[in-house]
Amino acid sequence: MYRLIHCADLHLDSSLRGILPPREAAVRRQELTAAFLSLVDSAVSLEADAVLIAGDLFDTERVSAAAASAVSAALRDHPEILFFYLQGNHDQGSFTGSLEEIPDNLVLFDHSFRRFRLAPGLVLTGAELPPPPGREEAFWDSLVLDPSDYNIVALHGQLVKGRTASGPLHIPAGALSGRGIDYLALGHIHSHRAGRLDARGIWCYPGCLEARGFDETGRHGFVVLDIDPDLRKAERRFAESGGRRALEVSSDLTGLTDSASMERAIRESLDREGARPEDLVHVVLEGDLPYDCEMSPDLLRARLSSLYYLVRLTDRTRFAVDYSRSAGDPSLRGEFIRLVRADDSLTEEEKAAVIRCGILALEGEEV
Ligand SMILES: [Mn+2]
Repeated sequence: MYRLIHCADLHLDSSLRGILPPREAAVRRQELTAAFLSLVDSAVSLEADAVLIAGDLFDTERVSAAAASAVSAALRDHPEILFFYLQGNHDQGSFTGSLEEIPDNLVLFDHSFRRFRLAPGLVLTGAELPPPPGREEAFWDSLVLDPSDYNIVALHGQLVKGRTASGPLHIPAGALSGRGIDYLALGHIHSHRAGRLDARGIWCYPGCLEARGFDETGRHGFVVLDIDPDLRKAERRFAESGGRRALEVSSDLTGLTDSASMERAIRESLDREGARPEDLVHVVLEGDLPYDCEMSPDLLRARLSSLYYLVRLTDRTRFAVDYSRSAGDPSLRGEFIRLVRADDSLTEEEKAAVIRCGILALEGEEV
């Protein structure tokens, strides 16, 4: 049995500018490097034979000395594990160029297919995508595999239907089917996905190792592949990384009248989705609220921020007016509501917003 860990899109040293506030970005940057070191720890405890990094290990051309030396030290500390590193579209030359010496157990790829026999009956072949003019049929045809082997093929790009690539990072599935691939180890897509390539093989994106910001929701981690070359079979499982997760949770606040009950509803929604205190949570508030409810997104945001690492709140609630409640109200309030209701130049939503503002002002509340 040969055990291979397949990861991709770690994007170490990502600036995270525009993704997280500056302070959290600086922390998260270190956490991403730490996540790679944890992956190496996992490889050790799982007694993996090899780790395949299918592109975008680093995010930019400029790699920090701290991250580069942490990564290369982790590799050097484990000469018993082979690290196969295929560069993606973000990290061309950035990491390897920063190293004084390539660790002995770091295996690199280039623009033509390189082939490594990992064990009897088990072959890993991979290439970094050459620029589009060099990626015609001849490039794919240069991928020659022995169907009697268990064949892993590593590439970084977007798997697309058909036989030709129209985009610079496209990998045409049609050009790869029927070639004897058992496991197409991909990188580039940041969420974990897998599917069938042809009658024989499957393709798999492990997704990024951990979420960088709010957008990278879902489970993140790496793939563990246990290969039995004699039977030409493999077992695949997804190992979730232990770090922070990003969640987007919508919460329906319809009919609720005060912040306390809204907070309760939001926390129930978050609990249902398994949000943990260390997570990045994006809460989307939805539903129709009574126009005169006591609702403060800032208060809700402050409350949630004390419970979770980082909170983003999107308020999509709308105010609704139950006109029957004020039909016979002779007060200024009732008169105001009837006046706004009769204004044909306003939409129903605008009427509700105007009524809410007006009533809050009448009651001396901050608007
Ligand atoms: Mn990429």
